This record gives sequence, C-alpha cells and structure tokens, in this order.
Amino acid sequence: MVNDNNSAGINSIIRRLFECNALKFGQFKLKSGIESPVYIDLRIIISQPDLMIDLCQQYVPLMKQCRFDQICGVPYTALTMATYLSAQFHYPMLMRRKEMKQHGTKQTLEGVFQQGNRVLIIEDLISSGSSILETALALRQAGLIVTDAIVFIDREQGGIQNLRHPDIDIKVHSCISFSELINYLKNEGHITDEKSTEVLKWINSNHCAIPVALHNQLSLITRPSSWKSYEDRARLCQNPLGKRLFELMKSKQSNLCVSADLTNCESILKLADLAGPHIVMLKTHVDIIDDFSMDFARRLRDLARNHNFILFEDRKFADIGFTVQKQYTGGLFRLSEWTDLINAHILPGPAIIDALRQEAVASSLKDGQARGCLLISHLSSEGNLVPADYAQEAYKMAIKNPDFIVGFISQTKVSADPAFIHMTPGVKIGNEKGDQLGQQYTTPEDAVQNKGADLIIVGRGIISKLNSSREEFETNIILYKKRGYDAYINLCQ
Ligand code: S5P
Repeated sequence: MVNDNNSAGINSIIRRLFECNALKFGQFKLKSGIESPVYIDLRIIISQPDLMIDLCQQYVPLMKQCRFDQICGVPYTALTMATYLSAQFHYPMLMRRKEMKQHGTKQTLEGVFQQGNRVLIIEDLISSGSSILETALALRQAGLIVTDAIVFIDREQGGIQNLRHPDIDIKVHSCISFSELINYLKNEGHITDEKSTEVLKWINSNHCAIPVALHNQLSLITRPSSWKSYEDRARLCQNPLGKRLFELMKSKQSNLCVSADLTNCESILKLADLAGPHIVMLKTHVDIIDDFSMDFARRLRDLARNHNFILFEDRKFADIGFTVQKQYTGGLFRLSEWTDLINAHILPGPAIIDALRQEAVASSLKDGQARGCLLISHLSSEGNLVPADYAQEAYKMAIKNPDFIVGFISQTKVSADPAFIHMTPGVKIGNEKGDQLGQQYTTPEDAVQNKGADLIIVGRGIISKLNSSREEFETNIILYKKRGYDAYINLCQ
C-alpha cells in the first residue's frame, strides 16, 4: 500500500517505469494464452541501476514488519532485487535454482541455511501467486519456514487471497496495488480515463487461480504449527514441560489458563479448586498476595497435582543473570521450588535464559518435576513500547534454547515451529474492548484464529465470578474453555 511517507518516492518510480516501457498498454498475449490490455515487465530495471535501487528501497519498510532469518528472491527477476537487498542491508540470502542441477550436488537451493530458519520471499509482482508458491514449496521441502512474501506490485488478480489458503498460509505484502498504479498514471496524464477504466475492468474480471498441478504438490510441504494435533506437537517438544502441556490440552480438551490475579491465599485456593477440572494452567502474580506463605504454595501445588494443571508464575523476569537467579530461587516466594513455568523478557540479553535455566535444572534434579520458561514477545496493553523486532529476537533466542523455552507470551504468531506454544492474554467474552488502564481485550476466537494463540489466558473474565454461585462460576468457565478449544479444533480441521 502507498503511504504518505513514501508515496512521493513510489510515484516517481511508477513514472520512470512507464517511461522505460516496463509498463505497457496495448494488446498482449499472456503465457496463459489470454489477451491482456496491459503488460508489466520489471525485468528491464536491471538495465537502470538507479531505478533498481529506488524500487528495492520500497521493500525495506515492509521487510521491517516481517520476521525472517534469510531472504530468497523468486527466480529470475526478483533474484537481482534480493541480491541488492541482501548486500545493502546485510540480510543473508538463499538462491533457488529454477532448473534442477544435472551434475554435482543436484541441490535446488544455494547458500547456507539450517532447518527451521525463516525465509522471506522477495518477488517483483503477484498475479495468481504461483511463482511465490513454487519457491515456497522448494524452501519448505528443505525444512525452512515461509510465512511472508513481499512484492512490488499486486496485480489484484487474487494472488494474495490464493496464498492465504490455509494449506499455504503465506502473507503477501505489496508496495503498491495495481489500481493505485493505474490511478497515478491516469492522474498524471500518462494514460487516458478510458484506458484506465478498460484496464481496471479487465483486471477485475480476470482473477487467476493456482494451477491444480501445483496445488496437488501442497501435501509435500510442512504445514504451519496450527495444523498439527496436540499429540504431534507433544512428540516434537524437546522440553518435558511443553510435552506435558500439549498432552494435558489433549486429555482435558482445554486450552485455557486462568490468571489468578487475587490478593489473598484462600481465594486463590478456592479458584484453583473450582477451576481445576477445566484448565490446563493456573497463572499467579505472587507479589500481589497479601498473606503469601510457603504453606499456601504447598497447598496450591497439591491442588495442581490433584486437578492436573501447570503452575505458571507470571514474574516477567527482566534483570541481569545474577539478580534473576536470586529472584527465582530466593526471597519470600522461592518460586523455583513450587512453580512449573515462569516467563522472562529478552531485554537483558541471552544470559537471562542461561541464568534461569541453571536454577530450573537444579530444582528439577531435587524434585523430579520438569520446569520451563516462556519468552515475552508482545504485550497486550495499549501504547506499549515493545519494538517491532522484539518478537523476532525472542524467536531467535527460543530456537537456541528449545530444552528450556516452552514458547511465547504473544499477540501474534512468533514461530511456525509446532514445538513452541503461543499463549495470549487479554481475552474476554463480551463487548468490553479493554479496561480503564490500557488492557486491550479480544475474544477467544480472535485470539486463536487471528492472533495465533494455542492457549488463552483469562483473568477477570473468570475470577469476577468467583463469588457468584458455583453453578454460575462453572457455566462461565466452561464457556471460556469450550470457545477457546473449539476455535483451536476448527483451525485444525
Ligand atoms: O501482554 C500481557 C502479558 C500478560 S502476562 N498482557 C497481560 O494482560 N498479561 C497478564 O494477563 C496480566 O498481567 C494479567 O495477569 C492477565 C490478564 O488479566 P485480565 O484480567 O485482563 O484477563
């Protein structure tokens, strides 16, 4: 999409593309045999280095919105663009061969990569989406994760929607749409009103589908995590706590975590007992409890064992390694002794994970219980200052520590790796969009289907009913459980 900041730049690029005949109007026979009143050929920009540079610069703001480790251009036109972007901005590149090499290694991908790396596809324009899909197939078959692609022009012939198909699930970002391009050329007097109407009409009535043969190859590719069952995902977890969580979700048919944001021990124990059969996790903020004692911690742990749920202390560690070790093991709360799961910010750097892991391992050795940690990749509060690349950095740290990092506290999908769990707070049924202090709410369905949540975290939506009748409390919590779980199951089908 054109935005105010770069529209001047993009308008000059369109004018120059028109002047150098990269945008042609007339009657053209396309590869498919169809007659088209417009022909776009961005290949010729390799002969116009200044135009090439300016055009590639348009990709940069969109790249900043995507999470990736490497880029790959769709051969051949976008290969040159990807090469420029890689060299200029230091993004490691991969090259996909269009034809299989007949000698030597016979590989179709050139460059260094590791399975699980995220690759951003760079393409010049999209019509049906087939070219992007072919490249995505090759990358996914090699164990790489592809979730996003960037094109310069969206021809608005259905390609973006085609690639949103659940079997494909690639989000395509475009610098400019075809109608914006045509409107600019018309407004600047490069084409007549009649031509513009004719071309836009042609585009609207010529949507393209992905060829069936290509569609049939889809079963070869790795599907994103949401299609894997809980059992499959449990098998993929290296961390025993993550494994246990997926198994619990399956056996309790629940992806609900209740946030026990209450200030006295008895009410938290009452909540744990009432909610226990319906949840897979109970989350605490122990520093808001007035009468905390280790006896309370022991009783809560007994309830967690009896009802089979995980205890998560939402401590959001964010200090140097030396300090977080003491915060985790010591003080009044001695969290490492009784909690299964904790969470941390990545701001202090990777040592925070090493520090917490050391203590978690020591505690597990004592009591035989698995422990894990979540990384915070997003916050739900309005106006939060979490930077756009925070999630990508969290992901990079997570993949280096799969034995300890169970997943993310997120607001969008951070990783397509099915072993990582995404837990999303800020969930409430009803019309409330938020509270008076910046919290922003969404529904269980939106959290699961649009925000990538595997598990929903609900606080006030559930604890507000703690002092109602038991029946009312149960009806409400069962509603949350059912809506969260059904949303997940619908996504898997
Ligand atoms: O981004 C976040 C992260 C967390 S862990 N937003 C959140 O709201 N949380 C926590 O989730 C928050 O600290 C609180 O304990 C819970 C949400 O509670 P609710 O009452 O608004 O559902």
